[in-house]
Amino acid sequence: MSKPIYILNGPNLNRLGKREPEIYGKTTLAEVEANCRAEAGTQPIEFRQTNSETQLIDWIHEAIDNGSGIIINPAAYTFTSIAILDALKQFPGPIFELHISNVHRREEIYHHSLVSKIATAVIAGLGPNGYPIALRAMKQMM
Ligand code: DHK
Repeated sequence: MSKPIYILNGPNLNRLGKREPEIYGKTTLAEVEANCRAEAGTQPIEFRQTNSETQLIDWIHEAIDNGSGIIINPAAYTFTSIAILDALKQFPGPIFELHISNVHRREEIYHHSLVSKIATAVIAGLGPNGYPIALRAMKQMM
């Protein structure tokens, strides 16, 4: 059995579908997860969301020992968390940084990702479809 790909989501993404739909769309996080599981096929995945920086770090530590890849949407922590960057630096496999919106077209506060310093790839602006696309790309990379 291959090790799971961890798909980790940060703060406010639990409100996807209701939160600023003009930016993030109307697809819910549960629907995104279902789309990822359909794309995953026999590849195991761990799909999780938290509003806690500490919990994200703990899940990254879990992936270091048990995961084959990480797809992470750290949301606002993308731009603020050196702790998440330090945790990701320990991960031996591919890391895809994912954003639903094109953060580079948004306000300045969304323009300087700390996670991009370690990410294998960055996907931004594809909407919720970015998740299964990122998963397909990571499967092909492995
Ligand atoms: C989601 C968030 O919550 C924002 O803080 C990011 C990201 C953008 C997204 O587009 O998925 O800046």
